[in-house]
Amino acid sequence: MLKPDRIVSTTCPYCGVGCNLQLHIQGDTIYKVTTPFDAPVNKGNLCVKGRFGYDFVYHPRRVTTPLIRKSPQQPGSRTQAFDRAEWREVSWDEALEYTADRLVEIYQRDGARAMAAYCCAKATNEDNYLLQKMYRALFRTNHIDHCTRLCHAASVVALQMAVGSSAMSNTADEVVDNDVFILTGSNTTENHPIIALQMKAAIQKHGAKLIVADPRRIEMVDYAVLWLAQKPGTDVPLFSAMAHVILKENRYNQEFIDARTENFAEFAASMEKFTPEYAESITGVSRDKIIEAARLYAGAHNAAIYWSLGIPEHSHGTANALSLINLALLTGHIGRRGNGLNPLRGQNNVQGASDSGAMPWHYPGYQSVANEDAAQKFERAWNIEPGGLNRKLGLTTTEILGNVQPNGVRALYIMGENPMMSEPNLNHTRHQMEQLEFVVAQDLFINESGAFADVFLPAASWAEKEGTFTNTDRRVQRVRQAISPRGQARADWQIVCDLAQRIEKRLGRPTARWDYTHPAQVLEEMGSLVPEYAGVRYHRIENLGLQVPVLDDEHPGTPFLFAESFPRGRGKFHPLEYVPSAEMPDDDYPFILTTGRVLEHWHGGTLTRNSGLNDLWPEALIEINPEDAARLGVAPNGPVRVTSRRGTIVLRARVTSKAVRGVVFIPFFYGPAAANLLTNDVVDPQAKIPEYKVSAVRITPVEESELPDPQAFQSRGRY
Ligand SMILES: Nc1nc2c(c(=O)[nH]1)N[C@H]1C(S)=C(S)[C@@H](COP(=O)(O)OP(=O)(O)OC[C@H]3O[C@@H](n4cnc5c(=O)[nH]c(N)nc54)[C@H](O)[C@@H]3O)O[C@H]1N2
Ligand SMILES: Nc1nc2c(c(=O)[nH]1)N[C@H]1C(S)=C(S)[C@@H](COP(=O)(O)OP(=O)(O)OC[C@H]3O[C@@H](n4cnc5c(=O)[nH]c(N)nc54)[C@H](O)[C@@H]3O)O[C@H]1N2
Ligand code: SF4
Ligand SMILES: [Mo]
Repeated sequence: MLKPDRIVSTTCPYCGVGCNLQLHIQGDTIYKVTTPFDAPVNKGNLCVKGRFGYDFVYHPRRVTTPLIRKSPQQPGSRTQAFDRAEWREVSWDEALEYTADRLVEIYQRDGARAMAAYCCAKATNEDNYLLQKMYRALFRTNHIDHCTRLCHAASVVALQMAVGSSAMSNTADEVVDNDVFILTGSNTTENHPIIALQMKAAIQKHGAKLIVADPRRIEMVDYAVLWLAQKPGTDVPLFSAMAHVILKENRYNQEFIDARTENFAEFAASMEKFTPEYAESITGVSRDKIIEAARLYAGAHNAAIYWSLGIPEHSHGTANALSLINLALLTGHIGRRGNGLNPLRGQNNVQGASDSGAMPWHYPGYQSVANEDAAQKFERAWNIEPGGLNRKLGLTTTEILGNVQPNGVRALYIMGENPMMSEPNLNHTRHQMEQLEFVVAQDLFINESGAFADVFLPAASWAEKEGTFTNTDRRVQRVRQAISPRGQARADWQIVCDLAQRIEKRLGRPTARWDYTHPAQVLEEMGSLVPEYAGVRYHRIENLGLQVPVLDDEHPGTPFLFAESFPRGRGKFHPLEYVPSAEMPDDDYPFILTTGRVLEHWHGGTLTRNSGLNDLWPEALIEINPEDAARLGVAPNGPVRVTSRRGTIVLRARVTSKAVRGVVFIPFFYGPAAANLLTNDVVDPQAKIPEYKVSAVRITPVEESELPDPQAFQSRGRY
């Protein structure tokens, strides 16, 4: 057995659960990960990614020197370069001088509208705070967003509309206090595995009753008293019919409604039409199950709702989330321990990146860029002349690429995202990427998007830097440097500060502070501007994290929200209508495709396909119901072609009753058969989130020879 030279305590870089990791180091190498039984989030448990998935740090494909593209790229004919021979290794000085020159040249020619940045929910709060500060303070643009737009954007918008705060209202392990809980649109055992363990404990040790509403027969169905298998895209009628039953049977909480909500009458009137019979005809869920679910939820003493992407990722995602919020307001299942509304956030630091201002409509702490007081506050803090900051709402992730055109966005800075795998309708995304005039990629690997870049800035991984992540239940936790950065890689916050000073010099505009020596100083600056983070300081989170809001140095943090009131005052009911998904199955495209994840892989696969985890799932499979497979002549593991109105891919079939008839599932980690070539880029009008969960496809069995080379990148056009 190896003996560690040292053990470094840090936070998992994968999902929003935020498990504690103890990295065992010998020399400068991580060789093992453990976790203590008293870790407050994960209590001795880890999933396969946290336990074994750290080896991407050492992968030979990792890029650890700054690179500049050898052949100059032009808008309209920009190409991808995956091969190192297409790049020139350069010094940091050359890479940053070149980047500053090109960015400033474009800014001085075209102004703020040409400049856009993608922040990174894998990077720290400090990294994200600084990138948004650089773009706002120096380029005077709000075109700053990150993957939250592709993720829970509709949950955030709906929660802001209804209660005025968008984070999870409970601590994840409060689930053991639930008598009843609803889980919908969350494949929890694969995507929030440690929260799934807590849910199983709530059921098996504490007698909680689980209602699962999910179109796939996910593992949690085995633990449920009721499984509502709605057709994808029909959540508004499903949950509104539950509200209808609660209203009709007088099971609502009048006292709570009177004391803490508004707009009840208008809402109640709009629920009239959602009879269980009507809902059954749209959702396919029997009226009896809907009535039973309504009675269980309304009748519980403590009940909470947990959801993930099956709710927001629709062209009516905001309405979906509102249909859940309406239920909590109607029954008063909110504002107490074990009662609440819980969007399970995905990336390790998506909550934190959002809190840090990596958003087009908000400064750090959700302070509107259009609010004069907020703008003046940030002008004073960042040493900017009055009126200098841009008051116009910026473009979202999806709009940034949509606006790549001569009078629109010209330069894109991508810090740790991969739109060429994660955006919908990749053939369109590719076209837009090709039109850019200048692209910066700051990442660990040249991913499908970085391959479009002019300059590549090698970032240090989470194990090589200091900082903080904020997990799904709002817990700000430490990330600690365990090993030295590989090669010349540098922490994101250091790269941004170095670059910002070079840009500032060119613009001749002295602004904000960029000379930090440690990220603790960055968090302190953020805390002075964001009341919820005012009391979060490094010395206070040495051992345990703190749950924001933490209002001052003495404040103990906030395990659950809304005990006294909602941030917007009263909770607001919203009347709802059923709007079908944008694309419904028809004779040409008879199947509904829904997309998502598997336990062993991460999103577009940049980290996990460069890890030993890849051996567990070396290629993506399409899940198809046995009856559908038999009808189409698809053999188990047989190759099929899947085609939508936007693209086509070939992959093997997994014939399984996890898939219900008529609905197929493809995970999106696999470049050679990228699911997002098929998906629909229609968005929810309020939240701008794409409809990843419903598109119509056709499936045909094909020959083995049509399968793509597993080593190919989708981006090389082998589809
Ligand atoms: N292993 C792993 N874990 C991850 C990630 C990863 O890439 N890999 N990513 C992280 C991120 S960023 C996120 S946001 C989370 C996402 O976590 P999840 O949302 O659990 O992830 P998905 O795989 O997209 O699963 C969506 C679920 O919604 C269901 N669904 C599909 N259509 C509908 C519908 O119309 N209505 C309802 N109610 N449900 C529907 C699907 O059957 C599925 O169970 O996972 C995080 N955790
Ligand atoms: N079809 C379909 N598409 C989807 C979804 C879906 O359900 N279905 N879900 C959507 C959702 S919820 C999300 S969150 C998005 C995710 O979309 P993305 O954020 O684009 O996906 P990731 O693969 O997580 O990209 C993270 C990148 O950050 C890099 N990285 C890791 N750590 C660091 C670091 O410390 N610094 C820097 N600079 N880089 C780092 C990784 O190498 C990787 O290239 O995908 C969306 N796309
Ligand atoms: S559950 Fe999430 S945070 Fe915990 S080990 Fe797995 S990936 Fe990491
Ligand atoms: Mo996400």
